[in-house]
Parts: sequence; structure tokens; C-alpha cells
Amino acid sequence: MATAYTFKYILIGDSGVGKSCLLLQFTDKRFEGVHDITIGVEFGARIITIENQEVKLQIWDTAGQESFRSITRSYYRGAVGALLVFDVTRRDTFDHVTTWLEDARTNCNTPITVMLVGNKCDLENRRQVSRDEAQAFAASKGLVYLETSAKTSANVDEAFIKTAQTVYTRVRNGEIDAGLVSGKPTTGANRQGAGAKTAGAAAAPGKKPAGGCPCSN
Ligand SMILES: Nc1nc2c(ncn2[C@@H]2O[C@H](COP(=O)(O)OP(=O)(O)O)[C@@H](O)[C@H]2O)c(=O)[nH]1
Ligand SMILES: [Mg+2]
Repeated sequence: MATAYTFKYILIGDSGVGKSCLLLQFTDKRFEGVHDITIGVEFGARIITIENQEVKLQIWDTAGQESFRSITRSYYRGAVGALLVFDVTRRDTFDHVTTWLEDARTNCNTPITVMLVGNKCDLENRRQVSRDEAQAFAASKGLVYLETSAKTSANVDEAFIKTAQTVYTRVRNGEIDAGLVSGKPTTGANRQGAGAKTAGAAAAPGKKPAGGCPCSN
């Protein structure tokens, strides 16, 4: 079976919330408690099946830039799915979710499907953010909320796969340009960037910075 689509996913959220561990759990089905795994793991991939079609999830992980809030636009470019992760045992990471959401919405003008993920739900006795509160917040922003544990693997597959199902539906509806998820490199014309005639042609409604967003290339 040939891969029908490739979806670019990004992991966003504060440093230390478990983004790299979620990626490792999803792609390799293992948990590494020791900490230097962010370094070197910049993306992972796994093929899943949706409605009998093979879909490759290509997941980009920050290599620590999030601690300086210096994630570049190219990280967001072309992403159709995002897991916005916070740590249920650290309220400050939940407080920063709004800013992360704004970053995702402004840095890319492809319609990105964002799932809010409350990670480390295995540490119930250290919880600082209740499920109800996170759920209510997610609903107010139109996001789906799931609680995961990269340690026990609870809900990890679900978080990635549920997002992929939503993206898949949006591709089938024509809301997302199929060319963007074909997995093929962009054409020469598109790659020329700012001056290219096609820039912005397939722009989705939403914020578009003056001069055109590179995400539409
Ligand atoms: N108990 C528990 N610890 C976790 C979980 N996920 C990550 N961690 C720990 O949290 C720390 C930060 O994880 P990491 O994936 O590097 O976070 P990142 O900075 O967001 O990539 C590491 O020490 C992990 O062992 C989880 O689900 N449960
Ligand atoms: Mg990391």
C-alpha cells in the first residue's frame, strides 16, 4: 500500500512538559526517564492507517529552542497538526498555553488542527491543573483535550491519531490543500519564495502578516 498522505505535525509547549518523551513513546513505544533525549531527536515518523489509507505522520520536535521562545517560522511552515502540550503538575505550563496557541495561529496560515494535551497524568498526586479546568479551557478555544502519560503510554497513540483523523477529514473536504500533504517536495516556482506568484494563493482565512506568510509556499 502506497502512502496516501504525509502530515507534518509539530510539538509545542513549554520546556520540560514531555514533548520529546511523547514523540519517543509514539514512534518507538518506549520511555526514557533520563533527560538529554531532546538533543538529537528533532523529528520522528510513524505510518498509521486511516480509512484504509496509509498516512505518514512526520512529527517535528523542538531541539530545546522553546526554552528561549525562539522557535522559527520554518518550524510552523506547512504544519497541519499540532500537539500543544502542558504538564498537569505545573500550572505555569498551562498558563502559557494561550501564548503558544497564538504563536501557532499567527505563524502559519494553513488551517492547523491543534490538540491540547495535558501530559504526566500518571502523577495524579502532584496535579495542579484539574481535568475539568483544562477541558473547559479547551472547549472555549475550540480544541479537543486529552490527558496523556508518556511514561505509561496512556492516550499517547490516541492524541496523535485523533488529530490525524481530523486533519484527514479536512483534507477530504478540501479545507486543506491536498498538495500540502502529498509528501512531495514543493515545485521550483513555489520554492522561490517571496516573489513567487503562487505565494498566498491557497491561503486559508486567518491572520496573514504583511508581505505574505511563508507558510503558504
Ligand atoms: N512521570 C512522568 N514524567 C514524564 C512524562 N513525560 C515526560 N516526563 C519527564 O519529564 C521530563 C521532561 O521531558 P521531555 O520529554 O524532555 O520534555 P520536553 O522538554 O517538553 O521535550 C523528563 O525528565 C521526563 O522523564 C510523563 O508522562 N510522566
Ligand atoms: Mg524536548
